[in-house]
Amino acid sequence: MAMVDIQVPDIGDFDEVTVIELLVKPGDTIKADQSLLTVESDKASMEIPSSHAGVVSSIKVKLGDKVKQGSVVLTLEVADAAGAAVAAAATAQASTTAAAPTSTPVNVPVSAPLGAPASVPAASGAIEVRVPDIGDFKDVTVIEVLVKVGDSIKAEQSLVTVESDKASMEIPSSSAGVLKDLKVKLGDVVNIGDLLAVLEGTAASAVAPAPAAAAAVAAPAQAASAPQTVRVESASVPAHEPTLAPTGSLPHASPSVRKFARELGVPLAEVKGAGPKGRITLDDVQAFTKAVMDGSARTQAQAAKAPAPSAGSGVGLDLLPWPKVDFAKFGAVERKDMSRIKKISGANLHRNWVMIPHVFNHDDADITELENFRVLMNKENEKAGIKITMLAFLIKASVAALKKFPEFNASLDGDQLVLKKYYNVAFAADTPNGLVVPVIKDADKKGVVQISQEMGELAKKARDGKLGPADMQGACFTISSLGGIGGRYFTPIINAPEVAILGVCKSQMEPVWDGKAFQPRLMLPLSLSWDHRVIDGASAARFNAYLGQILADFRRVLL
Ligand code: CAO
Repeated sequence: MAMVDIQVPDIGDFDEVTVIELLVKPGDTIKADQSLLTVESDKASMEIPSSHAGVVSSIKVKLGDKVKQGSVVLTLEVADAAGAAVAAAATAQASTTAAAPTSTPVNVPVSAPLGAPASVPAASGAIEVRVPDIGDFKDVTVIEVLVKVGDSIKAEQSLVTVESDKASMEIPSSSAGVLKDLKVKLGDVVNIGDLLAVLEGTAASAVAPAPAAAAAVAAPAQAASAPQTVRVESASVPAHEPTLAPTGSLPHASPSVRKFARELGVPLAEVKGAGPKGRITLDDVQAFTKAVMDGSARTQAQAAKAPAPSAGSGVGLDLLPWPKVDFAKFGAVERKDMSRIKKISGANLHRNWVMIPHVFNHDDADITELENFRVLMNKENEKAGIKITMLAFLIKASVAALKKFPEFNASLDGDQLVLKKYYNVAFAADTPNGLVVPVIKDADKKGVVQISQEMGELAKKARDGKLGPADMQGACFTISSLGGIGGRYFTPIINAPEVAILGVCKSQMEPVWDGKAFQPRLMLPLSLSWDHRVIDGASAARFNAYLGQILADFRRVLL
């Protein structure tokens, strides 16, 4: 008998992967090659098998843990001396040279999706995209085709998903271009070097792959920074609760579908797959979400928590089914897919609207002097190319109000209020693909110039679809400004788990009575939405009034 630590083998260029499923438990007798756990990145998921037979003594990781090469995942009691010796050697090898277990090629598939496939410039602007080095894996099956001829492909965009019995991975394109020819279809079996697609590159994209040359796998795809243009916040998006006990049956879905389901909080195990061999597709996840949202279906968790509602019982949402209308009967229609951002933000907004008892306060702030000051500052700093925005002042003023009214800088966690001692303020940004909410971190420690600059950078990143999850996390309070567009007041939806959001519309000159005469003053309409579970009406009115006082005279911030 000998104890052997089983470590994560060489997982290629991946820094860290997440444990998403435990397939064994202490006391289990396992065979060599038996899968122990499943790990996942955003581009690949794979099972890590045991290199030896034995009895699981203890498991060193839990669901959600991040692991990397060399991390010990479990301890195995190896039965015979010979096995122990081999196992010990294997462990030593894994820890010193980071080699993969000898028995199964777990190290191989993981690295495959990291490197975008080699792109070979062919005749005049045509770029051939081939299956990259997928190590010892042979004959992997194309289970998902993610693009179609005519699509404009971005560099790093996934083209197809391939699958073996131990891993599924997305194969990204290393070049941008227009897809001219797709050489594979669903069910095709491919191997390294097989031609996947032909792109017609733009001038810029045709140059890009040159250094990679035909044989080499191009620079690592930025798997971890794949476009993430919605706000994904662990607390604000209901995390998909991973299975707590080993089930040994991970829902059959590609990594991107699993990631999409996690972002929406969809329990994948409850989704019925309509793809080949019951594979769950993006459409299945969307249909499931729609059914839950329109009340025609419930998740198991919902069903377990709430008794089945009967009409008028006041339990659950108790809604009528969504009306089904044949619109084409009344005139011409066109169907358009909702953008990915809209789908995800829509689900979050719907939850927030339904679950938070919103109340709205409207007020006006006199920003005459502040606007004069802003215009003056911008004139003085014109040469330096610095533009101070009204929104930057609003962020700064909000920080002062959050400090004075700490329950606005809080989140609900069960019966407790979590009061935050930091001041991260998010702002809603309109992009061609939908609404995103980047965050100015530590706004209390920054001046309006720095905030204006950061806002400009984040707004540009948002429009270019380049915001990463970190850019959109950690907010305490959000401001949604329609000031550049127009309108008087509106009722923004609170961005859970925050408890309030400030809406701002277009300022305009108004006659304001000063006790003796009407004076022309620049008035800014403020709309505050707040969670009545946490905040009272009186506090909300005070918050708005204080905000108005600061905007009218910023010297109050110093008091
Ligand atoms: N009143 C009058 N004018 C205003 C104003 C206000 N409250 N706020 C901004 N403006 C002016 C600006 O001064 C600017 O004018 P100039 O070009 O002459 O200087 C112009 O309007 C355009 O401003 P902007 O909107 O581009 O810039 P911003 O800093 O105010 O906002 C951003 C940046 C990213 C917040 C904005 O572009 C945006 O996306 N807004 C939409 C947010 C949204 O969709 N919210 C709804 C969400 S639903 O909850």
